[in-house]
Amino acid sequence: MFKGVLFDLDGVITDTAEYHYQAWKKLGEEIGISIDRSFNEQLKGVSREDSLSLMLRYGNKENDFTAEELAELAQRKNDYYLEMIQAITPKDVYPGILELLADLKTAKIKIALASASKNGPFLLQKMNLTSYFDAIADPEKIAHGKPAPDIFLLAAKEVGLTTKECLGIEDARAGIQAIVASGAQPVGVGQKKDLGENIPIVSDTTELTLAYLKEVWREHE
Ligand code: UVW
Repeated sequence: MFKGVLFDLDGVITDTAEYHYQAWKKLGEEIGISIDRSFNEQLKGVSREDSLSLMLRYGNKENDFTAEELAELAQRKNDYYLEMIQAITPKDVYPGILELLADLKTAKIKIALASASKNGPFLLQKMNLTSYFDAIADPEKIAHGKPAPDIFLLAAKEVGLTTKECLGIEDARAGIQAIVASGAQPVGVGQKKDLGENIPIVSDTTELTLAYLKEVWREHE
């Protein structure tokens, strides 16, 4: 049996993926880059700084800003995002997630957050979920963001496990790649066309039950 579950946050626990998109879109409009949802798939799960680089490259503006201006742009996007997430409450937790967290706790399976977001601890607090988490991997402590495995390796370590003993849950392609590279067993939330054909995928978080995760693990063993 698996001993830990490593959770992404944005798009898995709540709908903040949408707010990230809206905040990047707003910033993009201000600097003359128009992004759409299809491009946004590339930003999902990716750190703030890496997302900014990807957006500037997409708009052919990667050489237009000084380091200081880049820091200001990243800050501005985060300010827009922070404004949007102030109103988040426990009602915003995706269906099925609270039940899953409670069942994992009862089964004494470790729970860790493996999000690239520096806003993770704030969001867990807003949703009253902090007490379910045995660890929150700090994205400031890792050398490489998703798709590199670092954040999942750190999350497993923080709960005293190896990634081989864990499942990882993700809604983004970069996140799935990171889980696979870390050695944990991936579970995707979303669609095969975005996440890949050969991993277990649920289309909805209500399908993320402890029984389902056990079934995924049995097939993986
Ligand atoms: C991400 O966008 C992943 O991170 P942050 O919330 O830190 O900007």
